[in-house]
Amino acid sequence: MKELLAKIKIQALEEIGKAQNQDKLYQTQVKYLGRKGELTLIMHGLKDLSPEEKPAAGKMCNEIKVAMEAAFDQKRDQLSASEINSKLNDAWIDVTAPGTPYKTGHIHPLSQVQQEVENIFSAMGFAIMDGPEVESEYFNFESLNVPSWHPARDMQDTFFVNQEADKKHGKLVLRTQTSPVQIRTMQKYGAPLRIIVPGRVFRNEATDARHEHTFNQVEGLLIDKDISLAHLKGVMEEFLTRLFGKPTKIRFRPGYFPFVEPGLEMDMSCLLCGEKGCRVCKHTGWLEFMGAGMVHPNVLKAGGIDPKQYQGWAFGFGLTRLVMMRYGIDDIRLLHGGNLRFLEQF
Ligand code: FA5
Repeated sequence: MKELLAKIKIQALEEIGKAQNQDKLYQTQVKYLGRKGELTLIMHGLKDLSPEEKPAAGKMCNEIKVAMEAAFDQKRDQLSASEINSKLNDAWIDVTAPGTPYKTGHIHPLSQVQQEVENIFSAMGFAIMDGPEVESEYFNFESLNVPSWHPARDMQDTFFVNQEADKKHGKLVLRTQTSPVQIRTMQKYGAPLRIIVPGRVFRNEATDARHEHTFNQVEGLLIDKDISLAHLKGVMEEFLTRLFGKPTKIRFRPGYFPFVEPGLEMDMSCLLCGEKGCRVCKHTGWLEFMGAGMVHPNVLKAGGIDPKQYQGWAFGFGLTRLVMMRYGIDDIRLLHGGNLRFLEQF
């Protein structure tokens, strides 16, 4: 019995040592310690031994069982550690490889230039104002000295919303210009005033390289005592010179807008050719820039300001066209086209 047990022990420990994986190890465990395992069967047979043999054989069986179990545990831990290692080796990571860069967005060129415009005017003491894009006919036209019968209503093709604003203010429209914010601000804050209004406007127009149905304007309004067009000239020359980073000249021509009197168009010197004449300025040395003029007394009255005490000027330019000039973009439709290959250049 003693030799048999010693032999089983040596054999079992050898097989445990040789097991290559958990499956083999499990099979070896079943072979010796399972319900019908070799050691288990011997232990079941102990009851048939003589009383003299029984204690020593029982003790030896227990010692061998404990030794085998310890060997199984140790081998199991060893195998699982090496399995983890080999898995890690298969999933090898090169920590020195360059990472995949995240795509971050950036500010749209229209917003970039709008921020610059706001900064320059803020530095000159102008407040930045905002107003509704869905406007009433009253604020978009009537209060700006354009009654419903006035032919000037046809100057801006309007998108109408099929709903009344209220009895007093007429139908709702998508605002065709940022000028209604002039009236809203006068009514709210009174005189004196110094504001600019950057914002989106809408016109029912066929689109081409220079026209969009949705574009951005910047309105300007200055109301105070003893204000003249000389102030407008000074402010605009300073603004354009700061924006383009080189001395820029302006000139006035007569123009017509019902909400200003006198009305004028303002041109800026062509920065591409330095006034020598090129294709962009149609060989004149000047570029059309904006409409402007002295605020009409009827507009001041609609804003609740006494035209005998205060006067001022207003202007409105296309921010979209300014962006095109700034970056040499020759088709306005690219700006809202959503083409990332185009936008990522700015
Ligand atoms: C006006 O909208 C007046 N409210 C400007 C004004 C304000 C005059 C205050 C006097 C006092 P006008 O319709 O010309 O004016 O438009 C102003 C600018 O918007 C134009 O010079 C042009 O740069 C731009 N613009 C007009 N229509 C379009 C269009 N369809 N697409 C892109 N830009 C446009």
